[in-house]
Amino acid sequence: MKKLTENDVTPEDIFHQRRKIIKAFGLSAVAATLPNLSFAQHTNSLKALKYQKSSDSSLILTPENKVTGYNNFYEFGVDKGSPAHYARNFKVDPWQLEIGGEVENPFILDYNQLFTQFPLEERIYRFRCVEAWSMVVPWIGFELNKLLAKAKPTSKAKYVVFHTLYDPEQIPGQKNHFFGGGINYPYVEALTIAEAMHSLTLMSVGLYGKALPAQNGAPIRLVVPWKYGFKSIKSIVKITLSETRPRTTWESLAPNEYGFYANVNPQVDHPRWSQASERVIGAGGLLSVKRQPTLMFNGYEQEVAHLYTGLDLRTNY
Ligand SMILES: Nc1nc2c(c(=O)[nH]1)N[C@H]1C(S)=C(S)[C@@H](COP(=O)(O)O)O[C@H]1N2
Ligand SMILES: [Mo]
Repeated sequence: MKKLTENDVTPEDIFHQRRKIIKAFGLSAVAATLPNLSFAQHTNSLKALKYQKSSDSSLILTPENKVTGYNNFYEFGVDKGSPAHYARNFKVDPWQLEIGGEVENPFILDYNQLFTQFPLEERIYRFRCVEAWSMVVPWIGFELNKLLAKAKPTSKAKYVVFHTLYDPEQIPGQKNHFFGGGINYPYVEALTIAEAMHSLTLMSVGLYGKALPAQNGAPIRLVVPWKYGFKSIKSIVKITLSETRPRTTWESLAPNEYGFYANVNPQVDHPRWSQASERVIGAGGLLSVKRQPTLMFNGYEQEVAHLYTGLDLRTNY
């Protein structure tokens, strides 16, 4: 994420389109020699979920093979196609998600409870990465506030802190610092308690009707649709309620580039590129790229702006 500019990422789509052309001309032997990890099919064996379907039809969904083939999950490599490849044997069952810290009722959810403890529903959300690309994803999950209600935060709880699994034996980027993009793992993220309680904030266990593929953060990840994608931490094993604000992963790496809030804001540019518009993944023509204007709070301004009244969004980026 750090080294990319929006210009660096656009040719990748064109590369894949070229592969399609090569295939169409029957040159699949040539195509087969090209490195391509993006379209591997890992979704077939994933379990189908029972959930309440969304009735929202206002957004055009990003094709499933893009959602599951174009990923950021640095624990499994820094290229967009690497997570689908290197996470293909990632073991998510058994799993334990532990909720603790400043709560009256700490508890642990095992793998099956992630899918059964709270009723699942589909949420179709815009998803905007800080690298200036976007998708629309039909997530399946439950509101984080339901989990917090069960935990009963104490009056000291001001922040909700999330930790990704740390397991260098099966996570190559944690074993090898270079492979993992130079990040100190585990990946850590956090929200204010008000952000965490918001009804848009989702704990996701699936997408496109099935359990999450490993590369999308199986078995459970956060989705905060009005914030840049790096807040939506994957493969969570621990949620800690805290009185103090922790140092989060990207903020620690480059505080001038990635703030704690990370609210999508077209008026505040990244130091190295504009945030005014975004490349729409999976849209556009054969050799072209579709861009669209980026919306304040990623289009969720009406729902979330009140969380930030009195806060200077230019300095609190
Ligand atoms: N643990 C962990 N969570 C992570 C990341 C990561 O590298 N590690 N990348 C983040 C970034 S930058 C983005 S854009 C989203 C990508 O989610 P997706 O691959 O499901 O689209 O995951 C976020 N969560
Ligand atoms: Mo991102």
